[in-house]
Amino acid sequence: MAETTDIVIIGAGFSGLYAIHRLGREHDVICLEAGEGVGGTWYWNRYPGARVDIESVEYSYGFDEALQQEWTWPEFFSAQPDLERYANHVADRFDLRRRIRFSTTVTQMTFDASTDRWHVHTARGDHIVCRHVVAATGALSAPNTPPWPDRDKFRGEIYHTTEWPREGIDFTGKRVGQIGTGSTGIQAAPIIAAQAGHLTIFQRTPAFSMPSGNRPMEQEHERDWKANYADRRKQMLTMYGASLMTRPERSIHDCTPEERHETLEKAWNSKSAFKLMLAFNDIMIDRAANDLVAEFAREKIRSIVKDPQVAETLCPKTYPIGGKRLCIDNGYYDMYNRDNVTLVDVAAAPIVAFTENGLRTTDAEYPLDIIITATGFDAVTGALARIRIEGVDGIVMADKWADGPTTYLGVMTAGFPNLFMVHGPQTPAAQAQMITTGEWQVNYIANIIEGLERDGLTRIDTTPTAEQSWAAEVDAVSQYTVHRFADSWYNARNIEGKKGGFMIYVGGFPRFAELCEAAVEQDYAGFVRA
Ligand code: N01
Repeated sequence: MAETTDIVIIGAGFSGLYAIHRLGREHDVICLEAGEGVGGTWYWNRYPGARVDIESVEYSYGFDEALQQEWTWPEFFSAQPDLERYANHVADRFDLRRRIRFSTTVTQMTFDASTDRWHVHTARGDHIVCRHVVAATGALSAPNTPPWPDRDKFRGEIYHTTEWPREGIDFTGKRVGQIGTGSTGIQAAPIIAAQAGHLTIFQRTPAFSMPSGNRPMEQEHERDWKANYADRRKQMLTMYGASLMTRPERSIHDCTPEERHETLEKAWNSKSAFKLMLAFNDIMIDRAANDLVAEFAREKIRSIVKDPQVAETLCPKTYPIGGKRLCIDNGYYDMYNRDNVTLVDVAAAPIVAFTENGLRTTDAEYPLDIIITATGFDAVTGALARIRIEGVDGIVMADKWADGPTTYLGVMTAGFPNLFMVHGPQTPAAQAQMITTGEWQVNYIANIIEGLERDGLTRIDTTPTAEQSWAAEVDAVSQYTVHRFADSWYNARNIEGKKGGFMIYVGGFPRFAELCEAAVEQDYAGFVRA
C-alpha cells in the first residue's frame, strides 16, 4: 500500500540534510538515502587521503549561528572523517535522522498528472506518493566504472574509490594497480604507495596538482572567523566561487618574467589551494596567460620527479591548467621517486581487459593483487539518469537527456513538474563551494514550493523555451573560460560515448543567483504554475 507525504528528498548528503531541516519545518518530508549513513560525498568517498580543497571554516553550514560558533575544525582543509563526523552531528543536533530511510535506493518515479503527485518507488519496495520531490542526488555520486571485459575473471580484489569499504583495505606487501590520476587518485596514491609492496599507476591523462597546504587549524584564524561569521557568509555569496578568495587586478602580461616567477612561486607556496589560479586576473580566461602558468607548474613537476622520462609523462601538455579542476596533493609527485612505484602511460598503450592475474594493456600484462579504480564519476546527470523518472506523457528523463541535459536554471527540467534539483546540471556545481551554494539552492526551492502553496496552486513546471534561454546563457559564459579547452566531467568528455555538452555554469555564483532570483521576482518568468 502506498504511503503519502508532502515532499520526498532524495539523498542525505549535505544538501539533502539541510533540505530535511528547511523543508521539514512546515512539511512532512521523507528522505531516501542509498547509504547506511549521512554525508553523501563524505560518506562514500572514504579512500585514504580524501580531503576537501576549500577551507573548513567556509566548507560548512551557515544556516545556524550556534552550530558554526560551537563546531571546531581540527585542520584548515578537512579530511573525510571530520566531514562525516560533522554531517552526523548535524543530523543528530537537528533531529533529522528520524526522517531518513537508509539503505534505500530510489529506482523509479512516475508523475501522475491527474493528481499532481509523484509516485516514488525504492529497491526495498517503498511506494510513496508526494507532492514534490527534491533530488539532492549529488553531481559526483554515480561511479564511472571502467568498461573493459573479464572483470569477473580477476582473482584479486577491485575497489572503486567512491565505494571504499568502511573497514579500510590492507595494502601491506600487495601488488596494487591504480587506474586514474584525477583529484581522487592523486590524493590516494601516496598513502597507498607508503603501504603497498608495489604500486603501479595507470595514467591516461596527467593532471596538474599543487601542494594542498593543509595544516592544523590556527586558533586565531578560527576566532577571527567566528567573530565575523554572519558577515563573511554573506560576503561569500558575492564571490565567484562562493568562497572568499581575492582576485588580483593585474594581468600576467603586465609584469617582467622575474616578477611573474616570484608571484607564481609565492602562490605555489601559499598553503592555499587554488591561489595559483588566482595569481593574476587572466589565467582562467586567456590561453596565453594560462600557458605561462602551465609551464611554471610543469617545471615544478620536473624539479620534483628525479627520472626525467617519468617527469615528462607526468607533465600535462594537452589542456590548460585549471581547465580541469586543479588537484591538490600531499607528496604526489615525490611519490614517483620511490622504488616501489611505477607509472604506466595508458594513453600510449590503453588498458584492454582484466585478466585472471591483473590488467592487460595493448602491449603488456600487469600482475596485481588489488585494483583501485579512481576513475571518477558519471557526473552531473548520472545519479538521476540511473533512476527511471517518468514525467508528463510518459517522457523518461534519461531519454530526454540522452544528448545532454536541458534545464531551466539547473533547478527544473520541462515535463517533470514539482521535481527540483539541487546542484543539478547547468548549475555552478563544483565551480562554487557546494555546502553554501547547496543551502542557497534549497532555500530557493523552498521559497518556490511555499509560494505555490500560498497561491493555492499544485503544480510548477518549466518550458522548452525557458530551457533554451538557459542553455544559451550556460553556453555564452562557457566561451569566456579555459574550461572549454579540456575534456573533463564538466563537459561529459570524461566518459567515452557520453553526450552532454558543457554541463556546468561557469558564469560565477553571484550571476547564477541573481538570474534565479530575477526569474521568481518577475512573476516566475520561465516557470509555468497551475
Ligand atoms: O575523477 P576525475 P576524480 N581508462 O574524472 C581516469 C572532486 N574531487 O574522482 O583524465 C583510463 O577527475 C581519468 O583519465 P582522463 C573534484 O571536483 C575533489 O578524481 O579521463 N583512465 C582520470 O585520470 C574532481 O574534479 C577533491 O584521461 C581512466 C581519472 O580516471 C571530481 O571530484 C578530491 C578511464 C578520473 O578523474 C572528480 O575527481 C576528489 C579509463 N577508461 C574529488 N576512465 C578535492 O576537493 C577514467 N580514467 C581535493
